[in-house]
Amino acid sequence: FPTPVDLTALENQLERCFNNLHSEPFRILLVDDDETLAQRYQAVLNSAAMRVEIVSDPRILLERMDAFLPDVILMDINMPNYSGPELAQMIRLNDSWLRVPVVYLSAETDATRQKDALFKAGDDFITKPISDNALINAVYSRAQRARLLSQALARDSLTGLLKHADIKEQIEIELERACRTRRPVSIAMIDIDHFKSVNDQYGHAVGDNVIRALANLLRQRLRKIDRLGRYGGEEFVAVLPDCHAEDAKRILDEIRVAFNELQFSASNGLFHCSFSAGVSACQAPLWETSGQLASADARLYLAKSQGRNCIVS
Ligand code: GH3
Ligand code: MG
Ligand code: MG
Ligand code: MG
Repeated sequence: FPTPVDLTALENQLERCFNNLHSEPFRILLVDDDETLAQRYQAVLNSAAMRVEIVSDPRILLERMDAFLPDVILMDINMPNYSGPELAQMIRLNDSWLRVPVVYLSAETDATRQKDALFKAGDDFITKPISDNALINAVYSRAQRARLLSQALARDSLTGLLKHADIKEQIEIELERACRTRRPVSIAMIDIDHFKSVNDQYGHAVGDNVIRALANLLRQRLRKIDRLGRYGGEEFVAVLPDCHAEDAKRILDEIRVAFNELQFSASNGLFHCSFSAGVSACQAPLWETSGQLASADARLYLAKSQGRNCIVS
């Protein structure tokens, strides 16, 4: 039977997701040969807290894209020397820009020519003239969706958590911040116990369910400011800012109990799983940020040797 939706957990997840989404203003690249008009649109979008860069010479378009990293490209159709659809095709040749929508912003109302432009390349059409509010809404919503998509693509596909390199970067960032503000920060290294035998006994697909379940549990139980990544196959790293070792240990222990209570089902039986974790913290009076991850890892190893299904800090 489907399990009922936990609305609070869902809201927390959405809030976390949308907070990150809006932490930086949306970046809009506006390609138009008419600089006066482009500047007017720029002012309108600026008024809704979007950053706008104008490219009036298409020859420098790709260079600008690399520097500006737009969320959305607004493309004029008729420009001297170049056409919008040709530029859109050029953009589409580049894999790293696949996630960025190319939206025509054009006075072209002829349905056939709109169709030709869209079928050549490009994703969407906004017709001019357009009211300020309608322009803001049309661009903001597309930028929001594009950034959501690109963030999702950047995450680990099985769990939706940060990938190895990104969680490592977050560790650096949080340790630096903690050192500056003299606040504690805890790092937890989490590893599912005897996971190889889960795969062997119940199959790889069921193993994947276990990994996803632990990811969801961690995501639900940790705070919004905590950073969470899939460090490797069945290994996770959590960074808990403003959290002393004993608090981190207590939280992790609650999660450990909850995880151990989950029942998994496979075609050949029901089973339970456990994880072990090592927690290391830097906090006053001893400020030592280097080797934090290594020491969490060493404590994880200790937890394993102490019989697993436990947290060592
Ligand atoms: P320990 O309690 O000491 O951690 O034992 P373990 O069996 O969990 O440790 P080990 O590191 O030997 O095995 C981890 C296994 O996880 C091996 C690998 O096949 C499996 N694994 C890694 N990534 C994935 C994945 O994405 N999905 C599944 N189903 N299994 C994975
Ligand atoms: Mg024009
Ligand atoms: Mg492991
Ligand atoms: Mg393991």
